[in-house]
Amino acid sequence: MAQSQSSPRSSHQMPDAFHWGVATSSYQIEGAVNEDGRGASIWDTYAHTIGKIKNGDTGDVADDHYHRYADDVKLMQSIGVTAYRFSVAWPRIFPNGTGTPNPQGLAFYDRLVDAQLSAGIEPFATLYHWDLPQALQDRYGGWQSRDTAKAFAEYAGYVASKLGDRVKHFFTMNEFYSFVDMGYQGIEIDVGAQKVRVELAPGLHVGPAIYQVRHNAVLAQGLAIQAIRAVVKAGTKCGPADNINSAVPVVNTPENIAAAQRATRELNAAYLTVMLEGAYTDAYLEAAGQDGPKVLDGDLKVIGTPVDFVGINVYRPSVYVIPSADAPGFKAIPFNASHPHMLSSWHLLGPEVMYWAPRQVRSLWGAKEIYITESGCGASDVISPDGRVYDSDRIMYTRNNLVWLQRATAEGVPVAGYFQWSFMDNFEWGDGYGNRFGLVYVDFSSQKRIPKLSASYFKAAAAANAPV
Ligand code: GBH
Repeated sequence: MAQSQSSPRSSHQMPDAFHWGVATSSYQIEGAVNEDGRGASIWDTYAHTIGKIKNGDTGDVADDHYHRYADDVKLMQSIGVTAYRFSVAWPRIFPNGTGTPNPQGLAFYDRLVDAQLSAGIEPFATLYHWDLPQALQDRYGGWQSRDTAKAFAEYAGYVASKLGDRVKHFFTMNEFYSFVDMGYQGIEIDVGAQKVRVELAPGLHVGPAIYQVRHNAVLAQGLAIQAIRAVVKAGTKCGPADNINSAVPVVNTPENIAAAQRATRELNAAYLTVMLEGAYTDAYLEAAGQDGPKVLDGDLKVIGTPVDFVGINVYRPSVYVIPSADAPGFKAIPFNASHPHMLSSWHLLGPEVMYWAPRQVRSLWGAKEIYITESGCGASDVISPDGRVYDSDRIMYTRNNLVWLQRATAEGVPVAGYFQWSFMDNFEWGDGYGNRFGLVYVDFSSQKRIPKLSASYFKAAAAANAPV
């Protein structure tokens, strides 16, 4: 980049060919839930269940992106985006989960990919961002069954065979913990003095069977990687996009750094660790006891199928840790009551996680290519009298993250791209439309898009290939 050579910030740049991306997911933006042969997903069912979503919101219309995708892609281009991570809605491709594919569903993603390519935007496709075909929930109990894992691999292979001539990066599944633990068990989070239960579709409470659901999900990812590889040309890459639990050393000495690394390995035992090591950790199996997953011959080999890259969603430090003489060799310290957070109460601030998370992915598992598949924050965005949206907190959050991410790349951690969550405000799951994460503001009554000040920030950073 010519501009960078004279820039005083040139030593703070991201590596060459770094992808400056934005991310979205199908159910959160597409709408058009009954069009062109789309089948129902568990999110249609869940969102239409009274009391599940704030204000009774649903994704029926969402951002109407299904009809507005061409303008949305142009808007991305205008804010300097060079890569777009979107997700494919499984029930558009296989309305019944399995069986005969629906050509009209695939045609939408054909158009979407072509629009990106003509705008000079590199497409990154996620195959599963939580919208499981309802038919598979009904037939198999969703991820409670290995049959869903097999169905996922068939679907993944089919999509890769159709889009793989143009899409060079496929993410299998987004955030295992979210769709498994929050979907099949629900979790409790601290909100001030009290705990609040949060869950995602299908909103089940399976008890100790959760270990098996987790196992089926990582099995699905391994089977999918194999299915994708079987149909794509050389050079097409695939891997997961997981919400890593990164333990951050609170004091940066070698002992603290080692303790944090041990903690990160254990905190991801159910997902990243087993996928990247092909084995459950001893501590995980011990904790599970009799409830542990039923592991069939060959499962761990499938689960450990090598991936081309590791995608990680990084929003906050999972915990801060210090060393401990007792097994497992680390101690998680509580967040001080005054620890600052972004708008969402779960969203504790700690931008240094953007350095530690990818560094740990490399040091623990030897990853050769890493993507930050999501990072971003909700904010109290409003249109000010001059018609603009001044999201100063989102810019502060993003800049600090990018500064720490650049430090990682400068030390040789192979991060090849960053995707802001999200391109535009959208259906924020249980929070409905009330929690805005976009670089672009959306007026959901008129579908008008207004780039926020953070979109200008993103554009400037992408142009400089550096945090600005
Ligand atoms: C992402 O998950 C999703 O991939 C995306 O679809 C969503 O719109 C976006 O975040 C914004 O929420 O265990 O205390 O962290 C973000 C990570 C993980 C955040 C689970 C909420 C639950 C509370 N999410 N977490 S906590």
